[in-house]
Amino acid sequence: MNYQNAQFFTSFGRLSQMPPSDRVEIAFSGRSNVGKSSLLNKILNRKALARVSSMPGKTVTINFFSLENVFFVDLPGYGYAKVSKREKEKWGELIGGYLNDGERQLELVFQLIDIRHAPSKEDIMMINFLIDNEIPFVIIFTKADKLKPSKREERMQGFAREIPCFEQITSIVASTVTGEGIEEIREIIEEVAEGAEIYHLPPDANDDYEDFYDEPSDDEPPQGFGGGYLRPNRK
Ligand SMILES: Nc1nc2c(ncn2[C@@H]2O[C@H](COP(=O)(O)OP(=O)(O)OP(=O)(O)O)[C@@H](O)[C@H]2O)c(=O)[nH]1
Ligand SMILES: [Mg+2]
Repeated sequence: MNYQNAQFFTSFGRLSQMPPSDRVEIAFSGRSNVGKSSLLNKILNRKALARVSSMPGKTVTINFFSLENVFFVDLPGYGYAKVSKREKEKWGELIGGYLNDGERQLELVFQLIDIRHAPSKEDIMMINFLIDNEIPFVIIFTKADKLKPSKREERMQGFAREIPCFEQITSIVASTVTGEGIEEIREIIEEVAEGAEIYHLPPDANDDYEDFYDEPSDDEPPQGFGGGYLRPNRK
C-alpha cells in the first residue's frame, strides 16, 4: 500500500452521522493519550494527518481516513478523568454504536495499551468487549521507547497475568519515536486489506489450536468463537 496517499475522509460525533460502510475498516482504540493518532500518522508516513491532542478527551469524534480499499478509523480515547458524566455516556454510545454496527466491515481493531502501565479497568473492559463481540483485534503496546529493557520485560510478564487470553492474542511492541513495530503493524494491515481471512478459534479450543490454522475446507467455513482468541491468520 502506498501509505502516503491516505486522506482524511470524514469525522462524526453522532451515530446518525456515521458514513455508510463500503470498505474494510481498521480501527484504533485505546485510552486517551495512549498514542492512537500518533501511531496512525506514523503508519501513514504523515506528520499530522490525524491530530495529536494536546487536550486529551476534548474531541469525541470518530475520524475516518481512507487509503485504497481501507478506512482507518481513529476512535476517541476513553478514560480521561476530567470529562463529565454526560460526555462519558456520549462516548459510550458512539463507540458502542460503531463497534456493534453489524453492517460495517470492521475487520480489525488495534487495541493500544501504554507499555509502561498495567492496563486500566477500561482497557480490560474493552478487551473483554472485543472478545465477547467476536471482533478480531491485535494489542499494540505503545511508547516502548520510554522503557528500559529490564522494565519492558517486567511489564510484559505483568501483561501476561493482567490481560485475559493474553497467550492467544497477537501483540506488538511499538514506538512512534524509534519506529519499532511499525513494519509489523503494516504487514497486518496489508493482509487485512488483501482480504486475508482472519481465523477465529472455536469456543472449545484449548491450547492445541494448531489444527485450526490449517486451511479450512470449503464446506466448513471458520465459525465465530466464543472464547476470545484473536489472531490474524499470519502463519
Ligand atoms: N515517547 C513517545 N511518545 C509518544 C508515542 N506515541 C505517542 N506519544 C505522545 O503521547 C501523546 C499522546 O499522543 P496521541 O497520539 O495524541 O494520543 P491519542 O491516543 O490519540 O489521544 P486522544 O486522541 O486524546 O485519545 C503525544 O504527546 C504524543 O507525542 C511514542 O511511541 N513514544
Ligand atoms: Mg487522538
